[in-house]
Amino acid sequence: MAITLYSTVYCPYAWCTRAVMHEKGVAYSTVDLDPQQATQDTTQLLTSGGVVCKSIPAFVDDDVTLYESVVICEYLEERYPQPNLMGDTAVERAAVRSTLWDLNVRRTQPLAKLAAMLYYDRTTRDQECVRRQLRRWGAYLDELDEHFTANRWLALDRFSVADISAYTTVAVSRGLGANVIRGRRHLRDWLRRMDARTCVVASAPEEMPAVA
Ligand SMILES: N[C@@H](CCC(=O)N[C@@H](CS)C(=O)NCC(=O)O)C(=O)O
Repeated sequence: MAITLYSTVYCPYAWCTRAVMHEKGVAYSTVDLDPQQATQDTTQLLTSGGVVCKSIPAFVDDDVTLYESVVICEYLEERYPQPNLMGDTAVERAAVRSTLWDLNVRRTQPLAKLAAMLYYDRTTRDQECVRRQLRRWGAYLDELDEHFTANRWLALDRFSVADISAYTTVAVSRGLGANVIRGRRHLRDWLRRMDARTCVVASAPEEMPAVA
């Protein structure tokens, strides 16, 4: 069995899947794609290995190719159940999935807009738009800070893939101009716990400093 993950260096979704594989002790290799290539229609992005990346990350496990970090994480959980990262009961799994979908589908929209403008150079730079998207993202960070006043972890009363997904996204958002920890003491404490986790350190992009 050979797992290959196709990614761009600072993709938070790819980082999340790498961290899950580290947490579960799964061997894998990565292929970093040129982010500028990804500005083209990613459905046409063909790697030198012949894998069509409909979106990034693309996950290849022998003859299985998967897209969407949540789908990849669910697949890894089923194939490698230990340690459990998705929840032990139907209710716990629903809580983790809700958090993942809320983050990936809704909350990260401002970051996608900022990345299109500042990282991929796909849209015209507009400072007012940048400020607006950073404010929207900041509102989510405020909600996280509030959540961590009363909770140690994000979706469950223990560490789960929701913590990994939120952490990698928050960490990468700093590269798009987000001021993550100022005035957010409880969020900072959670980020510190995450900064120290082996799976996070081992899977971080090169030259990525700890967040908190
Ligand atoms: N919902 C997707 C998000 C994937 C995504 O937005 N990937 C970015 C890289 S981090 C991408 O493909 N960007 C290139 C583009 O938008 O063309 C997931 O969780 O995997």
